[in-house]
Parts: sequence; C-alpha cells; structure tokens
Amino acid sequence: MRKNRAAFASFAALTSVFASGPAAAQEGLEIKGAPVDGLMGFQPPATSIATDTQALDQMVLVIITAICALVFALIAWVIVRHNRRANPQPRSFTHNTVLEIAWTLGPVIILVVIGSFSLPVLFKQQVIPEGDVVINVTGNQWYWSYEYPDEGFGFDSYLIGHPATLEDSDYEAGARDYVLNDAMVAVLERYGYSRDEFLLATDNAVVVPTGKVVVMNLTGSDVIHSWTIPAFGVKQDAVPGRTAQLWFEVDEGKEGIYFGQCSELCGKDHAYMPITVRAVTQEEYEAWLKGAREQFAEAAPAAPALPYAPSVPAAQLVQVAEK
Ligand SMILES: [Cu+2]
Repeated sequence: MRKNRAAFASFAALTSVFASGPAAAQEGLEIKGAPVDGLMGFQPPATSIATDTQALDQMVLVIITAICALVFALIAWVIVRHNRRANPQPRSFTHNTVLEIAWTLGPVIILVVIGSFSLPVLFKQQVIPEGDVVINVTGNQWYWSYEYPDEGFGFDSYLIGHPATLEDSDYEAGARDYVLNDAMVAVLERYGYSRDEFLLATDNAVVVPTGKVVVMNLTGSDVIHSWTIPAFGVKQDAVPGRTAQLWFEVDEGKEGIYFGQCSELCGKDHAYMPITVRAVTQEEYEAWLKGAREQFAEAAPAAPALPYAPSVPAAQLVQVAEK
C-alpha cells in the first residue's frame, strides 16, 4: 500500500512537471537562474565571475581526476605485484632520492599551476570596482531589506507565502503560511509566478540593469545571513556590525529572473528568506526606478536603525576605508 502511494506521488510529480510547461514569464522576463529537477552541476552563468569560477572548477576537476587515477593505479599495482604471494622476499631499502624529489616537486608544480589560474579569479571577485549601481542589503530574521542609497528609497523583500505577502482573502481561500496548496498557487500567480517558484520567489525583487557594475554593501541586523545568486557566482555573508561587499555585472543579453536563498543557517525560518533578482535592460531599469521612487517613497527606510547599518553611499564607505 505504502509503495503504491509512493509510486503514485512520484507519478503525480512527474506529470506536474510536464503539465507546468516552460517557466512562467514575469513581465516578459524568463526565469534563467533557478534549480531544475533532476539536473546536476552549476546553473548557466550570467556574469563573467560565474563563467570564470565554473571554468576553474572544470579545470581542477580534470586535474584531481588525473591525480586520483594515478593514485588508484599505483595502489592496484602494489596490491597485484607486491603482495606476499607474488613477492615473498621484498627488498629492504627505505629511501630513493629521485622518487622523493619527484613526489615533492610534482605536487608543488600542480599547486602553482592551479594557483596561477585561481588567484586571478579570486582577486577579480574580491577587489570591488566602482559601482554603476549601489545597493545596500540587510539580512533580517527572516527576510531581506534593500536600499538604493543613490535613489533614496528602500524596500523589504519577503518570501511569497510569508504572512506579509498574504491577504485576508487568501486565508479565507485556504492559504496557510509557508504551505504550498491551491490557494498558495493562486497567490504565486498573483505575483506573476507559478507553483515551481514556491520558496524561491519574493514579493519585491532586486532590480539591476545588465551590462552595469552592481556593488552591494551587506550587513545583518540580528544574526549572520548570506546573500547569494548561484548564476552570478557571488556569495557573501551579511554579518551584524560589519559591512561586507560583493559585486557583479550581469552579461548583456542575459536579462531574466535569478533566484538565490539565504546561505547561512540563521534560525528557524532560514529556509524562508529567498532572494529574487530581476536583471533588465538599462531602459527598463530606468523605467522601474521611476515607479519605484514613488512606490517606495512612503515606506520607512528598509534598514534597521542601528549604528552600523550601511545607509551611506558606497563612495563614503570607500572614503572611510581610505582613512
Ligand atoms: Cu538568513
């Protein structure tokens, strides 16, 4: 009986995958950065940082595969040729200068080769360029707050399914906090998403222009959170009392919706504070800014009133760092 039910559940899951068809578009934007059932590996890269880190991963994978093959071959050779039966009288030497130099130099050369490729990628990630767009990000238990300090507005971003995103009529229709049911699917659709995006989609998305350098200043208001978009190749802890930075530039032509999730265990609703980024063209970005300035003007500043909240433009932060 139990087996039947499991089989039915997996069949139902399978048919729902086929029935849902292509990812739902939101305002003409395709969902490009999201996990896909049954796939392995990285999400398609949308920034040069993600392209570089994925290439580095491929290169290191080739190297470690070769090393493992060599070590397994040596072990097999020892087992077959030097066991007690095949080699009853082993020789008794303990040192071999040539061999010892080889197994010291070999790994050193391999590490230098890997380092010569990995360090430039690391510096590219960690040396923060000047941003065309600066966004202040604050992790809260359990939602994200965003500020566009140069534009003078900010907003909070909640998982669709969080009480803040549900109306009385949704509850009357059967919606329950954080539970995916038919009523919740209706809520997702109201926000322009489908059931596939449950636990990924948020009410307000971070909007960034493609082909522009985006610099984020991150902090936490309560505990450590971590901001990431896998397709961008960025992940940065948001630590209370500190301001950390990350940067990315979404490739032109890669306009779309990208998802990430808080990646530092931050409490009981850690699983319910996803990240949604909408990468749009410069023109669409400017149009969004115009509407957002009005939409979010009334709202209180998103960042909490703490002395370390990064409510200052990046330029000032750089000045502080230089002093
Ligand atoms: Cu968190």
